[in-house]
Amino acid sequence: MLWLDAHADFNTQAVTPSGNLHGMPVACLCGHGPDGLTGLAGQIPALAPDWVRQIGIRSVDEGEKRLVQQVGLEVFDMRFIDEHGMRAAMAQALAGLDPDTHLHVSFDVDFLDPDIAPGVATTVRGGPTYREAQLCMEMIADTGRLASLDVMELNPAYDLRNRTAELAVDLIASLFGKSTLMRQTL
Ligand SMILES: [Mn+2]
Repeated sequence: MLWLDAHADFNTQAVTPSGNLHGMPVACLCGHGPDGLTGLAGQIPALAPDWVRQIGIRSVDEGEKRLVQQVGLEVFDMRFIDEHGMRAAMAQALAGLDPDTHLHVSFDVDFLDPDIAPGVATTVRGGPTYREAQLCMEMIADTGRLASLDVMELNPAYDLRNRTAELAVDLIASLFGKSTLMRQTL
């Protein structure tokens, strides 16, 4: 599972400062949280933490940080992307996919920089640019392993003339393999 988000969403009811359930889904998937949520998949954990890669993270709460560290979640945060570039981050995040891999992408629109994507409730400065986001989506498409997608947090009430929604559609088209040129994939 590739988790594209400004937030790690790895809070639990024990450490959350806000009480927001929408800050807890990755922790629940990895088996941390109330039984009613961690058991939804019929097995706990639903996902082993080493099946998860997070991209674009730049807002993590204190207790959440410790938990992320404890389970050894692989996080390509904005510091990593600044230092090594989106290409290196995605190459590393996508390494080791085999023909049997079901790749799920969770695309929280607040992953994107709020300058280009203002239509979300929880904006965090310093996210990927338009080009970085396109490259991210294209590199996922190139793997040929994308099997499912969820899109989160887009909120028309905060959007400006629908630009965030249109951007999301544009990026999802790239994720589904739309490209500028015919390209040989190796
Ligand atoms: Mn988020």
